Amino acid sequence: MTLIETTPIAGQKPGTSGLRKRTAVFMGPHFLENYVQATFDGTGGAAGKTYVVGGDGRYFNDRAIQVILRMAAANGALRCIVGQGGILSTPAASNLIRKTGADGGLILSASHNPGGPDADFGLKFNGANGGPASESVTAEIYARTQDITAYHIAETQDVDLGALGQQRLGDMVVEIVDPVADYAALMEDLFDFNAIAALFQGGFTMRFDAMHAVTGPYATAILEDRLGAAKGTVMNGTPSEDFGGGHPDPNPIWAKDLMDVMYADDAPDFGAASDGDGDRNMIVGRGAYVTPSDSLALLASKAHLAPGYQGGLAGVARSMPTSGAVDRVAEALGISCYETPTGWKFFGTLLDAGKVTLCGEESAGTGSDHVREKDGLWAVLLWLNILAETKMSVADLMAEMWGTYGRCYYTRHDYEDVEADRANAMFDGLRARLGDLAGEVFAGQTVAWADEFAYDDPVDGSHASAQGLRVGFEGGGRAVFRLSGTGTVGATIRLYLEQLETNAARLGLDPAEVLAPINAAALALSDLPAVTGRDAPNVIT
Ligand code: G16
Repeated sequence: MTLIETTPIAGQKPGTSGLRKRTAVFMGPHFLENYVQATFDGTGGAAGKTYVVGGDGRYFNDRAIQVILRMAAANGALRCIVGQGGILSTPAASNLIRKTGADGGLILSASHNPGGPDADFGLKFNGANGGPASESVTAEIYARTQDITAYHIAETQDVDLGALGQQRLGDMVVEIVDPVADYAALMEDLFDFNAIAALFQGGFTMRFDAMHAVTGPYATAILEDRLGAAKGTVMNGTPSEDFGGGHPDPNPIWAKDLMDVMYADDAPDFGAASDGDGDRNMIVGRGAYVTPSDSLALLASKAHLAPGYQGGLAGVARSMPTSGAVDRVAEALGISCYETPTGWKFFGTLLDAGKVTLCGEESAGTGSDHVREKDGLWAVLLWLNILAETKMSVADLMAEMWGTYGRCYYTRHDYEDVEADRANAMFDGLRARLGDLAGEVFAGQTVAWADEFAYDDPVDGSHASAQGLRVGFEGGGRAVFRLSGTGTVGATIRLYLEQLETNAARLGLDPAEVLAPINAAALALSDLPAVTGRDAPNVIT
């Protein structure tokens, strides 16, 4: 065991979901080691503990795992459970932590961000409930990165990550496990696999885009091998270190191949995609893209059709920028709907306390109390279970939902890589004027209310401030401004636009057209183009 002297490295403050940096930064001298030691120290030390370790297979995943294992051993950990080949999807890691009773997990991923030597890498800590560390824990880890003086690391051979079974690393046991088996068993518990298999047998067709990322092996094992979907249902199913050079973010822009297939004349019945680490999902029917906010609402309204949720839902939760579609479903079901800040970690206390069963976010994340992460393949299987039970098409399910609850037209505009000073100036300027906006008219829209979102956790009482600037308009429109917490370069401004429509004659319109007036008002009242120097978003989803 060796004690290596080090000094604090700037820039190790965790963001929305762990620490994400350029890969080259993570590979820099002591960078990973400092952060891992701070993670152990900030969570009560590693001595005697059991951890789950795995990642999405991106470049540097395997080398980083070897470092983490040697450091866990040197810090006195008892046991590390590692996905074979260093692979674990984020939801599968969450499941393993819960199932094995581990003290926590180290998950290596920068999620939907591209991978490779010139792209991004990330590491986050999940606690014993299987969920992302809370704000107070990440604050403690960050504090330890700032006063670190040394780290412990064992000098040993590499662990053979490919060999299933137990190995020893000093006094620590390393157990290499099949990354798919436990997760697939959990899915089989929750869903009616016979009904879904019968659906496929009856000629139902599907395309699942794994985007060269971690869900390839999971989707192939579950959809094709167990449920009998035709070979080739899973596209881009072999994980690669740089996700085939792509951007593994399941949205209509980055999953364009899938969108093209789903909008062609001979489109399959159902399409879906997942992201780098398997926690996000995109749903698209034949010629019918479903926004993540609408997907959450649809799943909440029909979850009882799947065996795992037949008793109904305790409650639901959504992040603040997510549309109000699920609120309307919850109201009709007579259950609570919680509005949390962006970040899956904020759902953890509600799930642990049994207050909610389902939760989701506009950023393509949906999940339930089966794990403590959002879960891409789970969402796809719940959709399949609902399709099998209702025998309806995706488009018809959406039309039925909008007809019942109204339609929340929704879009998100991302202004990426904005100079941080300019982005902050825009937020500071708008924040200062929020109190005076009500009654003002911008581009023809009258402001009804405006505030800065803050959250008091109803379970543990913790407070989160400065979680986004919200402006509501007369007529049911809303604009939200928020700074991304997952980017690695400059600042990303997210502008979330929403308009509720209940007029039955106006439920099938083009979202871009419906939302254009809200966008114009949002740009006028924030002065975004002038302050940031940007006249158009980089990505519209
Ligand atoms: C992470 C969190 C999500 C959150 C998203 C927002 O997603 O896990 O809960 O909604 O970040 O990202 P941003 O702060 O950039 O808007 P992921 O899939 O990147 O882990």
